[in-house]
Amino acid sequence: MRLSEATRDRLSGEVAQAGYERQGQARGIVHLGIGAFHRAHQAVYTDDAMAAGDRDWGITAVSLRSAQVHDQLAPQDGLYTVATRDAEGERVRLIEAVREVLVAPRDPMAVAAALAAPATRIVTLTVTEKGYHRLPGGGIDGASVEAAGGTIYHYLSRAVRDRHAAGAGPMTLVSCDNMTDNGHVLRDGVASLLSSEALAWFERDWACPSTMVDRIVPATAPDDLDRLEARIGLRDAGAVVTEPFRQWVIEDRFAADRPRWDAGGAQFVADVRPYETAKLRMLNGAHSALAYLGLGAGHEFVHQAVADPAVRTVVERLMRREAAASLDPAPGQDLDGYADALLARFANPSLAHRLAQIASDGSQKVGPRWLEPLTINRARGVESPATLAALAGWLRHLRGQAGPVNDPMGDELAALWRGNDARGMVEALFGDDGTFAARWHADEGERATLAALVEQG
Ligand code: CS2
Repeated sequence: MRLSEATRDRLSGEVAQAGYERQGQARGIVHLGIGAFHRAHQAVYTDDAMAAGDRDWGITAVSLRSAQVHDQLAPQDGLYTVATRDAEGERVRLIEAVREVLVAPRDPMAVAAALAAPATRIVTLTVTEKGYHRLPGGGIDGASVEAAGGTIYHYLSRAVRDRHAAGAGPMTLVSCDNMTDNGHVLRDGVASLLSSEALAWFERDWACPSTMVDRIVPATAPDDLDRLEARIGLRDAGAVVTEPFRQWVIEDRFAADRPRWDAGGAQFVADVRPYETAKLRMLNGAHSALAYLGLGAGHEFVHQAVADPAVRTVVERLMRREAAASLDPAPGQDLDGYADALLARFANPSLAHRLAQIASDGSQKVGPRWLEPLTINRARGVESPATLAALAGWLRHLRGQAGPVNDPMGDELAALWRGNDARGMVEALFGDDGTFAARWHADEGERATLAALVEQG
């Protein structure tokens, strides 16, 4: 029997339930890009806020591409469970914050209506890096936005125009994707599709705070669903499995009111940058290194790669010596302690986090994770052999050495590999006029080292 409002009282007593009054609450949030991450992160914080007595922050969630999450959650009235697992065991909790799932390509007018509704004050986004249509060197790729149609920028710029015309209030747009200054990226992209009065209003009254989001959420596997069904007593097609840890640091700049996300432990701060860059370069930077070096060494999961001494040595150096040296920590920010905590999280044996999942979309990820710190460290006189080794792992991955390549630039990068040896590939990407040179323009010594590392692997 499937989980839903009608069946929820049959859930096993082990499942934690906030039990706040759900039906009478207005929907204050539209979320763009509902995947496992949103269900295990922002939706949980919103559930915490409403469990603490905050009201009217129900979520209308939007899938920008497929109907998969809609088909999981619609028959369940938006209800699903989050299972947190580590070596000590598993806890399961019911999440009630998501009220409806819209499929944008099927029902674009419903998405526009939700974004224009006066009760909506906040839009959160988890659309992954590629959902922002950025050029490899940074900046919005206007041609790609136009060609794609139906992007976040189309929906959000329309929302600005609709709300301007209707006299509805301004909103706060909260990017929750892994990019440096994610709020600015989003603001620039939305502004690029606006003009005249709507643009002036957007720039004056709307807010696009930057945020750092963190929780490791592997794609849910079919046997997770079977196991959970046996445990909780109902079939939950929308369940997510994650780690106990979660963190959300949000720049405290809102256009109107905001949910009490701090009831769930979110931090509202004046400047997220020290947290955002530390997380991108240390956690995500290590993750990508584990992915390419781990896949190259024949591993399947993060916990296996981090237990391999040859991979771990590189990843520890990358985090503790190289990523850390590129940062400007806030007072009291303990980067070595952060690295210890990250290694313990990566070692979580009960998560089954696939390296292939992290290895996808490398062209969108290497900039903030590795290329920006490489540029900073060169200026600071810090050598970065571990970061270069990781980058070499990515280039080998792109040559198809460790399984299929899943990347929006995959064809382009594979074509480059067909026409070049390692040295030529390094030139094409990071040399003069290289595709990624605006993020990291390698000097002569770095190019030679990187090419040699690619050949050695
Ligand atoms: C991972 C992230 O897939 C990836 O690229 O590095 O999804 C990572 O698990 C999260 O950012 C953790 O907060």
